[in-house]
Amino acid sequence: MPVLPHTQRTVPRIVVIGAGIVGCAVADELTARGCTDVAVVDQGDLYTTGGSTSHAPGLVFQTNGAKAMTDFARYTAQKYLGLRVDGRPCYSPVGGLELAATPERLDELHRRCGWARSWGLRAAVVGPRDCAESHPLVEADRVLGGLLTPDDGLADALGAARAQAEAAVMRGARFLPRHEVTGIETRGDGAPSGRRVSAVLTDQGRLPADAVVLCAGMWGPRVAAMAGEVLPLTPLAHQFGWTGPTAALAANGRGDAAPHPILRYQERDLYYRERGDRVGVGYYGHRPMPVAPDAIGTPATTPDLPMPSMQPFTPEDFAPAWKDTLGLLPALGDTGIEEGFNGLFSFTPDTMPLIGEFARTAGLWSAEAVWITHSAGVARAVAELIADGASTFDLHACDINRFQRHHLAPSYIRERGCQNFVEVYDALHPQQPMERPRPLRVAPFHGREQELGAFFLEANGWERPYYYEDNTALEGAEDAPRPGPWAARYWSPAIAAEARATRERVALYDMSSLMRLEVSGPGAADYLDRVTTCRAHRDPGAVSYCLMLDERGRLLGDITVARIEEDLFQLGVNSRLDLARLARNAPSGVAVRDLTSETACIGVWGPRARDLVQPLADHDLSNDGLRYFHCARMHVGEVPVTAMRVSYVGELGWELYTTPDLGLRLWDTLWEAGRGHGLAAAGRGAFDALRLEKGYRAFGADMTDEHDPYEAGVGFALRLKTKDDFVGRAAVERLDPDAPARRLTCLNTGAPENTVMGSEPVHPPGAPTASGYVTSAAYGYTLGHGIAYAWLPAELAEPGTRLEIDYFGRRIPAEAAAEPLFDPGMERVRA
Ligand code: FAD
Ligand code: THG
Repeated sequence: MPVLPHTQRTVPRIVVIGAGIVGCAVADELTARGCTDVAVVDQGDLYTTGGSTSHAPGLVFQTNGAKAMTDFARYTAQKYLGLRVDGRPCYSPVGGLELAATPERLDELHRRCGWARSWGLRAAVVGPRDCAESHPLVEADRVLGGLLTPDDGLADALGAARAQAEAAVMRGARFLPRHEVTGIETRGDGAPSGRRVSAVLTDQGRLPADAVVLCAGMWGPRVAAMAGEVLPLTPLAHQFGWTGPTAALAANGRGDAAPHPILRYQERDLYYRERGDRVGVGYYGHRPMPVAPDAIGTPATTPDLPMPSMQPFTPEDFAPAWKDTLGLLPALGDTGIEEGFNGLFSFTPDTMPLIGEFARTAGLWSAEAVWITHSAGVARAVAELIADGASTFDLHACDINRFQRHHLAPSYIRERGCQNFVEVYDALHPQQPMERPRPLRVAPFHGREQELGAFFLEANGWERPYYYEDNTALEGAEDAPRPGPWAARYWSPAIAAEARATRERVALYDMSSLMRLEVSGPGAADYLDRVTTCRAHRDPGAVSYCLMLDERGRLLGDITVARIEEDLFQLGVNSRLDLARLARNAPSGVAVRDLTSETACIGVWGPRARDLVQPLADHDLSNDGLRYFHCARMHVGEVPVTAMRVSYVGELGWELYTTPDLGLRLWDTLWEAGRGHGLAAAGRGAFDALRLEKGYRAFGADMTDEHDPYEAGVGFALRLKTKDDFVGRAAVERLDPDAPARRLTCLNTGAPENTVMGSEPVHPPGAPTASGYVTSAAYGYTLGHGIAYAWLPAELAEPGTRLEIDYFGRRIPAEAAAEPLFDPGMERVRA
């Protein structure tokens, strides 16, 4: 969203709070985009301000499970390579080497190698000898292998901060050291809460502002609170120390030379860098040491500390680190830690940074919880959002507005921050749920699910059944095709039985976690007609599957829009971001509300769904009575429901919505009546497998705001012929529907043990580098083979094309297939 409406567009006045590496990078990226009226304020001195940047050792490991994080890192490394201070580049690509001393970690390195290649980095898993040859401290007999990433390296954090600040100053930016921000002033004309920033107050005076960017690092929560906002991060201490000289690195000399790769020893929560003949050792293995954001001082209030972000070293916490270090790198036996400290930086509830404009305070932006590694990339994303209204990075998982209400509780922020510190180097399974705090949100029929032996995973705080242990007694479980060891971590044969029950009989699905919104008021239809691709003016009872696009024609989400009454719509959406966006842009007279907690929802799907529900309902459920993609209000037994005839699993049936007080009764009514129809409860494991058989995309996984509707295979939902203007229309009209350069492609992966998990690289047989990557995967129990969806260049997307997927160092054969694989004629859903 541009900062000013076009009519007033001069250069917006922007105040950046914080002159750490993020604030300096934001100033550079903003001024480079023509936003030259920028003031950067910092309570400390330039550029050793006292923040985390002032002491950061600057290791840049780019590999990350999240593509956006690797994209940020790659941009940062490349940018800093081109920056110079005092004649020296701000980045040295010495390479990265992640070491494995156990078979489990070696597996994990293969997985990480896959991520690196999927996102376009050079990476290879190498043997012990290669590890030892690439670093003088590493001995071949202590490791099983390593992940070598030649473009990783060391950033000069303070140098990069200064170089970017100086570039910004050349374009007109001002840097104001020793200005402590004491308040953020807001005025009452922003939508929808009526707030927009107007100025930043400092101990040196007031700075008027059209936009304010929070780059205050771990002080961020305190500064955000000045505008009445919650910034969910927890500052935690992290131990770092420098050794004395070691003979093994004598060849480096006494200076700052660091010619060898940076090292990680994740099994023991350790990392290393050189500085001349000394080594810097970082440690995440100690107890979490959170600090309340309010308890962190400023340079003025912490005269006893070297800087506010450096707390005294606690050697007892570091003792295991040194022991493990000598176990891996025995050459360091001739030295020890000479100077150590407990340095503070930010951890968020889900490990991702906090980026974007606060939904309730127009003009207040966040660039928070950002490592050196991602600093320039994040800064560019924020500057693009402010200057252009959209970013070239996929930001959906980093958006400041992504959190559910319970996520913003101080106890949640602190507990998750601490846990993410503990797990920072752990080999986490993609499905591994958080352990605490749980349970948070439970469906009204949660007890019934427990009685059936539900195994719950967590989604948006909801306890969501993944499968039901009791279903291992059902048909299809005994000879269930079993995935390989990693994919089977949360697998049960019950999943196969539940998929079968859905395709052959009928199943109940807990749809609590599907986020739903209410959009109401006299202008609701016009509004939805403009911001989505649906035809909102159809008769009440109509439901459409449609898209939300940005002005560039990129996907912001695929949603369902049901017209319940003339001025009342119910939307099925993907995340809090949809709520934030729809609420923010709503014209007066249109109300947007989150209905999720006020409704309970059960999906009843399968060929016998009508036989089950019709006798209970006071509404005609035949094809004439309630057609596919239509909804109606009715009773099921005593329970008033809105029945919506849609099915993400691709079977006959309905989503049944009622109020939470009657949710249990609805479950019991259906369960009782289902006895004669072979009804089963089914979980998310079956759900995911069935939706991939049907080719239904999941926004956020299969497609994001990097993609346009045609390449994602959802161009059919644009309705260009039957609709007037809508956001993004002009941009999609410029695209050729039949010739996208890349496509979301359906792959057949064959045998069950070859079922992959997602994020793996895909390439033509024998090719050394990846052409694309997997987005979602599952075993198709109905089809009898594995399924993976992958982004691939169009020429590799042709059905029949032979491909390979890298999976834990194995090459899995896969073949592009015409989709949808299941029920292309839509006979099931229209039955
Ligand atoms: P900061 O550098 O903390 O800057 C925030 C600025 O805001 C400060 O200058 C502060 O003075 C200013 N400010 C705050 N409140 C106010 C106010 N009210 N008024 C005015 N000014 C204010 N990352 C890596 O990528 N690689 C590493 O190897 C690495 N190692 C690390 C090792 C340690 C020991 C630690 C602690 C962190 C490490 N990090 C590393 C993380 C990295 O240092 C931080 O994530 C990064 O420096 C954050 O930058 P920033 O600009 O957001 O915050
Ligand atoms: N139910 C409801 N809303 C939702 C979802 C849901 N919103 C978010 C998410 N899931 C949206 N995703 C889809 C994906 C596909 C379909 C429905 C929701 C679907 N597609 C038909 C198809 O492609 O064949 C559409 C046919 C048509 O347009 O007529 O059913 O699960 N309430």
